Amino acid sequence: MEGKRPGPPSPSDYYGKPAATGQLETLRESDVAAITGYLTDPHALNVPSVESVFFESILKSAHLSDEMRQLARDYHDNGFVVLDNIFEPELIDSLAGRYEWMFDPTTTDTLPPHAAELFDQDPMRRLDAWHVCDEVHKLACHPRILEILELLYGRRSIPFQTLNFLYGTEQPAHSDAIHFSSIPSGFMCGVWVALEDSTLENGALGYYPGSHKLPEVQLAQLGIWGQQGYTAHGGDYGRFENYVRALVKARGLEEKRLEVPKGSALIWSSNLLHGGTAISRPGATRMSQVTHYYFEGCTYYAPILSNAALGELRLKEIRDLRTGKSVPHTLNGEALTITPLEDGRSRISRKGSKANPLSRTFETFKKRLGLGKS
Ligand SMILES: O=C(O)CCC(=O)C(=O)O
Ligand SMILES: [Fe+2]
Repeated sequence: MEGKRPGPPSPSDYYGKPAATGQLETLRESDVAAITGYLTDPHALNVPSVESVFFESILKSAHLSDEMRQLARDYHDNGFVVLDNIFEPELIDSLAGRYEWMFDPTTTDTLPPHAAELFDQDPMRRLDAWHVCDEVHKLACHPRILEILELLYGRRSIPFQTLNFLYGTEQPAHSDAIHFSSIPSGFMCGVWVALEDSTLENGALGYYPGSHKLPEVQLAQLGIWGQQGYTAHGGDYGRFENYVRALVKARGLEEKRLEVPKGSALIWSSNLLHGGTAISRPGATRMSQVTHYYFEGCTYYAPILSNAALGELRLKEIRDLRTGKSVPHTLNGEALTITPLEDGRSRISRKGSKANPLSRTFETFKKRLGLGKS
């Protein structure tokens, strides 16, 4: 009798079982317990909780309200969440009421020199108006936003920069990770807040759901070597924008537009592609505030001004808006030696500290996320 002839090999013969996607339903309790056990190790994978490959077990064991649980899942899947009813309406109205003052060209004459210099950098937007406007500061440090960010990322959040826009930016699609990155990577996000209704006419924010899951591009891969004469348009930056345009086409990414009433907010992940869509009603304003946040225990740098592949970093000296204090660069809490290079870049090296690199704050988050030993 003829023996059974082997059929054609299936792909799993070559590659093993396909990688599990880790759906919540398929994780067994014992697996979750083993994974959370691993996550109590101070050296366990250091990435934002919501972008972790262990997201499903973190979510399963976390002590979260149903609402927060859904929010974390949406952020994980899409790279953004839209929030309403977060801010007090009076705060939004009061901040919108400061715009006439903020965008009056004579205002800068009345400001302290450091604030005037920031204001004058770009007439289309006011950089770091928090120095001189309480409402900007209040929005950036709003306790509800800080709480949500900390639960999503698993570290204390650091509001470090504000931008106030009178008009839509019509900015081509980009990820903010090219401007602000961290070591470990991913610990950065933006919060956009509508100070008046955002519509298809006044240049709504455009964004590409799920694009945060694409690999974070290394600028050396695009032949961008952080040249001195960097400008936000053309040159090296144009090369990055061309890459994004091609990427959007290659992946068939679909742009969504943020049509929301005033007071709504969008939180987006550092690698989510976004930009400003066209203003179709000439002269229409779109008052909005963007706050950028880092997270505790990282090294903070600007990739577009760095040669990251060569270890030459343009470090960002950041100040935590909530305390007014500057934030040291660390590697998961471990102190660093910073050696300045020419041209404003630096090389960092470890001091070889034996101390537990995780601060008490991280321990608190782990407990809150059900990962502590308590
Ligand atoms: O508000 C916009 O249109 C885009 C703003 C933006 O990309 C940013 O602040 O990161
Ligand atoms: Fe951006």
